[in-house]
Amino acid sequence: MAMLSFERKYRVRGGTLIGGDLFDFWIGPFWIGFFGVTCAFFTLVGVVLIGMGAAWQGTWNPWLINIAPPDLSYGLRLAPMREGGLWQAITICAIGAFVSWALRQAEISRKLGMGYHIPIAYGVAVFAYITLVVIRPVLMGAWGHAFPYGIWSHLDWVSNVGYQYLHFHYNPAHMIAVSFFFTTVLALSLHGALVLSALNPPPGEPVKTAEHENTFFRDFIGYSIGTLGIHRLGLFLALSAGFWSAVCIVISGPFWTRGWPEWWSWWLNLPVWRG
Ligand code: UQ2
Repeated sequence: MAMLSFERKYRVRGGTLIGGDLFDFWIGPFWIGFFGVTCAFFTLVGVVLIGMGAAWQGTWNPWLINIAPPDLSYGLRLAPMREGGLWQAITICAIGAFVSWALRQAEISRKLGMGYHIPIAYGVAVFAYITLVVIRPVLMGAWGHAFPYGIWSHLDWVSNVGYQYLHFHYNPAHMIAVSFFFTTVLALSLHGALVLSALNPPPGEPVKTAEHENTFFRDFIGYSIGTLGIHRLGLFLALSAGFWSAVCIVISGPFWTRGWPEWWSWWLNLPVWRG
């Protein structure tokens, strides 16, 4: 693995959050760290448990493997392993691995003297997952409200929960989340296309710079957000998409139990329509 010129300066001890120098070393290109060890542990145990679930279910078809949460009747208690306990154990492993991964990102950021943008961004995705499998089930009083682990089965869950609220696209937070997802895609397509167009001039010509990128958008729409700005905008759009996704599902059940179309009756009931 090639060593970049600055790595000799930055591949140094320190920056750890826990354990001091204990796991502060590299294997090949990979830094280990305390949370590298805990992440590997939770991942390994979790994957073995998923394999156990597949064996119990009697399929190795990756599309059809399904590990379901406990029945609603178990409430927020621990369930027997074959009755959803396996799902609970896998959830603990998943959260353990995800949180370890975020803290590993934080430690590496500290080592390099960078900001915490990466662990915070990743943390929003983890927050959305934890909203689905912990926060909402706890608010509703049963682990059975969480989604099953399976490629096909989790899609069925999304469809069923959507229809439970009649028409999920009438959920205002869902509208905001979808708008952020679409705008994220628009921004990334603009950015990716702009960078590639600047870096791939006709044969024989030198690559173009940020000045050309700015000038393209100024000529085209009279405004350029800039090379740093587009990344700030992209981060904001992507994190907002994840955040409002978590909001739209956590209010479905704990806050609103009827169909989402009915929520809009506040509009029809505005005093301004009276008379
Ligand atoms: C830009 C710029 C970039 C870019 C892009 C723009 C030089 C390399 C894509 C243009 C982006 C604009 C005008 C914002 C669009 C707004 C939304 C909500 C999609 O100016 O600077 O840097 O990649």
